[in-house]
Order: sequence, then C-alpha cells, then structure tokens
Amino acid sequence: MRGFSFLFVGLLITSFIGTQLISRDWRVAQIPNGSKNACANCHVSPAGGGERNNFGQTVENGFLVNGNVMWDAALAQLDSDGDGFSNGTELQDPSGTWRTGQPAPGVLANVSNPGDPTSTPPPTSVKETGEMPLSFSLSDNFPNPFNPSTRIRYSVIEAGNVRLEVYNLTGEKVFTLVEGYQSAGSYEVDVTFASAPSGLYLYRLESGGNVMVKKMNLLK
Ligand SMILES: [Ca+2]
Ligand SMILES: [Ca+2]
Repeated sequence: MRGFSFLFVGLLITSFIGTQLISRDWRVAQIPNGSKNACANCHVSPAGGGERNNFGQTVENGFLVNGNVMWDAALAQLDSDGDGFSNGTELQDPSGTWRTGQPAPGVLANVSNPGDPTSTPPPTSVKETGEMPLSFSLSDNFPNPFNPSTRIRYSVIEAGNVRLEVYNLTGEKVFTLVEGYQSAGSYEVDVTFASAPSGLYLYRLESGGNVMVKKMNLLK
C-alpha cells in the first residue's frame, strides 16, 4: 500500500511537471520570438512559474482568451515594463501583425525582454510605419550627412525574407540592420554609428530578388 502511494504521488508530480512544461512552451509560442527569452518573457523567475513580470501581468489582465495569448496591435503598442520600447518593438513585431505559427519576424538577435526594463533593444531599431507601399523602394537616409544617428526608410511589396546591410567602401559589412521575414509594408530603421569612422558608407536592401543600394555620409 505504501509503495502504491509513493507511485501514485510520483505519477501526480510527473503529470504536473509535464503539464507545466507543455503550457509554458505553448504560451511562449504565442508571442513573436517568444523562444528567445522563454519563460522570462512573462515571469520574474527565468525558470517560469510563480510571480509574473509586468508583461506577464499585462497578458494575464487583458490578453488571454481561453488561456491563449492574444497577440495583437493593442498588446504590441503597450510598453509593459516602462523602458521606452513597446512590447512589439522589443519582440520585433512593432505593429502586432505576427500570428502563431508564422515564421519569426524581425531580427532574433535584437529581441529584448518586454517584461524586464533592464533589457532593451540594441542601438538599431526597426519599426513599421503603417503605410502600404506601391513599389519596392529604399529611401535616402535622413539626415545626411549625419553624426552619429540616421534613419532609413524602405518598402517591400511581398512578404518574405528581407536583408538590409551597411558596408564601408572597402566592402566590409558594418551592420546588419534587418535580416529575416517581414510582411509587405513600409519600415523605418534608426541606426547609430557609435564607433565607426567618418566617411561614405553603402546600404543595401534585398527582398524577393530585388536589390537597391544607396550611399550615406557619416561626418564626425
Ligand atoms: Ca518595454
Ligand atoms: Ca524591456
């Protein structure tokens, strides 16, 4: 009888842990790039469970339907942890258009934690402007010349992989500003050349077989 009780308790614990792991995976898969910070997206403890961080509380208080996270424009626009970057910007989907099961948006390396104010996006940031483009385009950066920050706008007319990179005149890559899946739309990217030397740089946009290259002038 005693052996049976141990077995029973053991089974209960195993089934509890199993359920917890499944539910964590499942919530993590319901926000864009959720796997980057795993349980730390929503919980104070990076291992998950227990107390929720500010983003986890936002979700809990208004963005759960039948236990599923409703990732949308409203949740993307909020800045749950008050670090100056919206939840969508931190998770690389500023407009909240990503849906569960779609390829991860934006640049995984730039994903920061929407529930941790000490975790913020890197000096490069990408946001969708909300305008629907008529053609593939790459704008002149503004301001230009610049020191040390400038903004680039571009439009892609088909969803797919987008790559935007900056090179110096000897052909070395200085920055990867965008790399990954994006939906059709217009985007703007802010970039800060903190330690790069003065001079001309080239920026190159590639999407769906289209390529455009332009020049920018860093004048310190
Ligand atoms: Ca934030
Ligand atoms: Ca944050």
